[in-house]
Amino acid sequence: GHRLTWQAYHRYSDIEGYLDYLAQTYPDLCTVQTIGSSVQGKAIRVLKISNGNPGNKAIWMDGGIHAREWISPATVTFIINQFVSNFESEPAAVQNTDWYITPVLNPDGYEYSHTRDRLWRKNRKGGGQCAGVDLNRNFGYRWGGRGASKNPCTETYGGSGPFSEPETSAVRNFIQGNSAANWKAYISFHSYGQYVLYPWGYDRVVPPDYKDLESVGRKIASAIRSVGGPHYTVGPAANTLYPASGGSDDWAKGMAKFKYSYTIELRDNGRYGFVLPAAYIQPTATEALAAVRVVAEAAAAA
Ligand code: 0X9
Ligand code: ZN
Repeated sequence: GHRLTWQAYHRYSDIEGYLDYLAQTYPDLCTVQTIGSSVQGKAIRVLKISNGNPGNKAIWMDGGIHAREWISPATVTFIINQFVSNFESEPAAVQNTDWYITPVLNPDGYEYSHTRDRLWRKNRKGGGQCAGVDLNRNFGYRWGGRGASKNPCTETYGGSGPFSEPETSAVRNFIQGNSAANWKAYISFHSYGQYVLYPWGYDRVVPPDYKDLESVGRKIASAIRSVGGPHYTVGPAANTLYPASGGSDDWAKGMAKFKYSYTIELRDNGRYGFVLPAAYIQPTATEALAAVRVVAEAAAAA
């Protein structure tokens, strides 16, 4: 294992090597596990960061659901690095959380976006012209509704059924199988557009406790501003962006019963879009770190 820089985007094997390095270097704080395999057989890895306190709440965080959104894995690894290498300086809510973090949920797509097609979005199920399932249409809450396609040749193909893909079913199996964890918050990092989105995404409706989600969402956006970040728009996903069913956020809230569930669309606002220069990793990840600390605070109180 080895360290990473946050001055360049890294390949999947380097990110895996970094997780192994952390588990070796900080064995009292970090453990790595493989929760499944991608379509092409790559290991899907989760890093657990925990001080072992029995009263801890649990937070799930993922990146790289969409292959081309490279700022997402870079941000997630930056947050990991901050938590682990500066653990004692983190707020109590961060220290007293069991963190389960997968930086790249779609490793096949991520590698494909490095080697073949920079703007690839989906996983690599199948082949030819119509390869790939949109993993953020494949989660099993209101699967197959608005904003998801039945046509494999489209960018928003939801797959043959809910959780048809090994990448999404690995998340479901891990979370549902880990009932000892006191799950409170689920955060998915995507790009781009600078949004803090909460359920529902499947349609223009909101959950009964949407006021709690909105109020923590606003705290996230203001924490981002106070570390010098840009404006992030807060709101329910379908109303704020567009209706899209089968997202990880909706499943987390609707079926896995996480109180707080957010999709954070990182920078930028469209100037570079998915092809955000690496010089923006550090500022973007710094504001995302502020966001995650707010969620930890909310989870601690939930
Ligand atoms: O469309 C998506 O999956 C997300 N936007 S992206 O540009 N990163 O592809 C937004 C997902 C919001 N959540 C739901 N619709 N459930
Ligand atoms: Zn995305």
